[in-house]
Amino acid sequence: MFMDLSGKRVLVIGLGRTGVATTEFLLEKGAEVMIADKKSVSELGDAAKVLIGLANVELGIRQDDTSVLSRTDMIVPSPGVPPFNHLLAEGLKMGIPILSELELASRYLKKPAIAITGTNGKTTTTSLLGRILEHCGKRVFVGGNIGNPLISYANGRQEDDYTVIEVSSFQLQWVGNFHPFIAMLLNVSGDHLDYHESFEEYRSIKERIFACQGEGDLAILNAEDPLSSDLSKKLSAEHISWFSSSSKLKEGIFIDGEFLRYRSAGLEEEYPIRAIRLRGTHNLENVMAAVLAARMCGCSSGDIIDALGTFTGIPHRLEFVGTVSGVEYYNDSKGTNVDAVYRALELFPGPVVLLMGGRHKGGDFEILAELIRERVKMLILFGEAGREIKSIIGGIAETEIAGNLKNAVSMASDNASSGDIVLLSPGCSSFDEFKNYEERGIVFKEMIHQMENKKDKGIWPNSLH
Ligand code: UMA
Repeated sequence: MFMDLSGKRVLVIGLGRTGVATTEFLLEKGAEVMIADKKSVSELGDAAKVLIGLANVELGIRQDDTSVLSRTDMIVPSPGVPPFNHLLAEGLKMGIPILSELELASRYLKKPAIAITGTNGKTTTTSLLGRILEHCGKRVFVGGNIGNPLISYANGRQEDDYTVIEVSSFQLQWVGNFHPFIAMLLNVSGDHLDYHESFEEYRSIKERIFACQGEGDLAILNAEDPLSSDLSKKLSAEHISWFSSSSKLKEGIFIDGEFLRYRSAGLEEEYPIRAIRLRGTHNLENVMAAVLAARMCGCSSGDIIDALGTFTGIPHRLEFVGTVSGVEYYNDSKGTNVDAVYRALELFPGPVVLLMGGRHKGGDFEILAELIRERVKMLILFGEAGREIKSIIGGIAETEIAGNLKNAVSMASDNASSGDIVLLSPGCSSFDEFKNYEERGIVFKEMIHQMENKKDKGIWPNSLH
């Protein structure tokens, strides 16, 4: 459903990765673009520099000045711009159409879209599904919240067979016609509660991924999600497929001893778990969801099993970094919510030195209490949320406040002994100290590699400080 954007005055809020790509797209379609970012034009650096002086671009619109709205035909907010952003909220009140970049891009997609959402596991599942489809000889674009905005792809030649899109609740906030032919909701737990009004709102926004499905479409649901049975009754997709980590399903895919067992209309297939190179039950859930989607796209079980054997995970997600003096270091910087920390801790029986902190997004740290008691030797808290986390779960294991990530790593290396695991699984966003979780993970890995090098040169252990 293309839109005539020629001559339209579009207000883009936020000039990060999405804002830049959206602006390029809109200019290409002949729109006039007005850009409002809470940062000044000089703070925006290169993102703004390339736009200065371009015809049809107006930079430097303030987010506390709503006068721009009287000349705005449409608003495209970046995902990180919350609905209570003044300009956005006023625009909504005035009835100006608001479209997320996902919605706008999807109107220009020429190939079938597969959309993946969930609180955790969506990047792994998106990457894995991309890998499987490619292995089965399909041409695939993998994008969205994973890092490359869909709108850049929609602006190009679109020569692939499928578009596999990781979708966040932020991107689903402003959709209306987004219609993936396969959509999946992996799981839902408390996250982004500093952005959405409540858990219920967060969940209902995630469910929008299914809203426009119909004949011929497939919805993939997690049978262990307590609300998925009710959700399934509301869905309009022609097919619903289930995956389960703990129930034996008559139809769908589930864990059955050494295998993932797939059942569909009398057909039965086995996927050996030993062929899968990802750890943890939560990852088997991601694999099962990807298998259901891949079967719908016509991949054979043999090709899928081969592809599974080639996939070892994604950076910053339970990523093994190295061993220093018998201590293993793991980078789970992508673990930005409490449930992710829970899943990470489940994998390590202990003793674990756990590094948590950053900017708190809401979420119930108390769910970690039992695992911390069982497995954590020392809890090191850093960043803006350090003291708050300490007040909730601080007394359970020995707890230290480290200020920033660098101090936290120094403290961990001082206190860990051979055989321990040092795990960075922050349970918070990175924005108090870093540009994003990737930068945080890179800094963490660099520090570990420095320790490895210094140890090789015989100047360890007192040299990190
Ligand atoms: N800004 C404002 N006003 C505000 C908030 C932000 O002007 O009220 C400005 C900032 O000053 C900045 C720009 O908006 O200049 C940043 O926009 P953004 O936060 O939407 O970030 P992008 O660079 O556009 O990246 C976004 C996603 N970021 C978020 O959702 C926070 C990226 O997901 C995504 O990869 C990218 O689009 C491409 O699709 C990251 C993420 O953390 C990985 N996602 C969350 C998650 O996975 O949990 C949802």
